Amino acid sequence: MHPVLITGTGLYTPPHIITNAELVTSFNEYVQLFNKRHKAGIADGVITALQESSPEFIEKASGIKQRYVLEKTGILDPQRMVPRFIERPDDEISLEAEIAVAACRQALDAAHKTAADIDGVICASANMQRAYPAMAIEIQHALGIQGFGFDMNVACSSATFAIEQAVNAVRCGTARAVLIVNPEITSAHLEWRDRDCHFIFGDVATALVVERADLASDKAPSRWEVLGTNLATQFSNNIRNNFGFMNRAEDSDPNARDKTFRQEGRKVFKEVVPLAAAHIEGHLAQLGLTPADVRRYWLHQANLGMNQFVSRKLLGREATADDAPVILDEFANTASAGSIIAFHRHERDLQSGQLGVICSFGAGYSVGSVVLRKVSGAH
Ligand code: CO8
Repeated sequence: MHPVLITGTGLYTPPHIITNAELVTSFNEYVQLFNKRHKAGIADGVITALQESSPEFIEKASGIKQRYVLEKTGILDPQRMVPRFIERPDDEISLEAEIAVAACRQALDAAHKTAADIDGVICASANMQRAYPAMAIEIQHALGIQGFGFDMNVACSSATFAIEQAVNAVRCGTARAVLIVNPEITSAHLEWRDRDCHFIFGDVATALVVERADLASDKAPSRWEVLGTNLATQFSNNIRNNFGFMNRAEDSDPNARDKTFRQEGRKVFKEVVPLAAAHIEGHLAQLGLTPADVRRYWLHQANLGMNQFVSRKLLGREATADDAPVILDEFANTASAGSIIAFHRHERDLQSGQLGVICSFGAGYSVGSVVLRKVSGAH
């Protein structure tokens, strides 16, 4: 069994920002248009009038101030409320693979690795652009990597679940190094016309290199030993998206509300917080550790209040941004990529021997934790 390290990370940030104020201005215009168009139905009680959103509510309820998106004119057009992407021919790289490749190149550079050093690519994301061929194989091809590629989806926990698969492959010797990538084009499966969730998500892509410790480059500025991974799932309908290949056979409306992200946000908040805190505590105990031994928590970035609750349960006090860094104010919820962005942005300052935990939680329900110890100098 080989010791395993995470030796490089990458982050692709989309070119466009939508602030809460911009988002709400266009959403409220949509609400006014809708209510005007359905005036008679609303008066007759057949249609429910839509209510306006507010930047104050969004920031207070979630901690989100803005989000990055790949395309914003379509989202902000009150007549459209969905990004405007151009369909690409089969012989051109797909958009999801393109942003994934950008994040992968950064992770490879950080780890001082080339395509020849990698034996596998796992594309782990809450939504794949198409059914097949696997996104991972297209990404593998674009990067010139030999070996294997496969896709996997455990919604917001996709990245941590992929880390376990990569770590196991490297530990057992079936791969020298595995590249994990999390391209999240959440803007295309978010219902921008629903005020309960229109502010929640943003687009991004993250990547990680997981490799055998004895093959890792001393030049990689950050190397983290994976002490353990722990995954858990528990079925819930509280976060759900029914879009899928059965839709046309069922003669269902592909644009119906249930074919994009929807959730019972309050229930999710209440149920997932204790699940995540107990999961992390249990995982640390398995390794003979306690929450106080951990220098930093890189938590899933869905909601600021949620993260404050999880950290308070673990630490028995209010967590600082140094204990559990926050990136959702800038990026919003980026599904599987959130905890990896937090890790990417906030790990360099930690010292050799210090411990950290990456933890994701979300739809499924699903929770995944990865306990890491910083390594430095020659191995
Ligand atoms: N503006 C103004 N008022 C609003 C708005 C708004 N935009 N939205 C709701 N309100 C109103 C409500 O109608 C309600 O009014 P009333 O009291 O009269 O009924 C009041 O404000 C309070 O509403 P809520 O109870 O819903 O507000 P909360 O304080 O609970 O905040 C949140 C809502 C922010 C959604 C919160 O519940 C939350 O963050 N919950 C956890 C969510 C979470 O972590 N979800 C995980 C999802 S991510 C995941 O697993 C990946 C899925 C795959 C990715 C999909 C990408 C598209």
